[in-house]
Amino acid sequence: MSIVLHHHPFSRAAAVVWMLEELGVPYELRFVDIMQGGQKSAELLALNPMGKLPILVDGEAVVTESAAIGLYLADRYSLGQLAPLPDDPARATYLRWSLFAPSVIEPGTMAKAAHWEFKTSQAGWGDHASMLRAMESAVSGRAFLLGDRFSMADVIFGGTVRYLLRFNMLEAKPAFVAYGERLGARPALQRADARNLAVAKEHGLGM
Ligand SMILES: N[C@@H](CCC(=O)N[C@@H](CS)C(=O)NCC(=O)O)C(=O)O
Repeated sequence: MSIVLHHHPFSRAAAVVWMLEELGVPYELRFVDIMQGGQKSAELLALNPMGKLPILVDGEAVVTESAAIGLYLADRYSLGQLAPLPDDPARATYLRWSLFAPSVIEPGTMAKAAHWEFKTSQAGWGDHASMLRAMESAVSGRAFLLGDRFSMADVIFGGTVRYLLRFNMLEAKPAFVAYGERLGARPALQRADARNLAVAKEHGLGM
């Protein structure tokens, strides 16, 4: 088995398990005790100098940053299916929302929660109301970001939406709730949830 995911079930690595389950490729989970600082070990710092999870190792390839891991995996193992081909116009929408999650939604949500002061014209994530409008436009009137077609962008963007809804960090607008429920019905997400739960139980972690 060549794919190794350095993982903790209470980290963004949990969403990478969903990515891997969608692809149906074999993989191994290596538990990292983030509460004890395992992510700062010399071995893992050599893989990710940020000292953070997730870290995916696929043979000679090392990928960090959840969105990059999703894009890498889909290109590598599902090009033309979970990742639109480079000459498919759907690739534009696919990349757009995949990158919107870490570059706009994550900092935008943090900025609001922590009451950061900043000029919206200078911050790449802009203002919160515009962010919400953009997110709503992405998921309204269609099943998935690319229409009827599910893609890795839904794991990246949709995983963020589901996480924020779960922790009341995103207004539960009907479009977000319905989208989150459509994603929750996916067998791969249910398998991933079960696997993450099993790891949590194995390590005595409450979920
Ligand atoms: N931008 C990174 C964020 C990674 C991140 O913040 N990981 C957290 C867990 S979700 C972590 O490892 N925290 C432990 C630490 O910073 O020491 C990504 O999307 O993968």
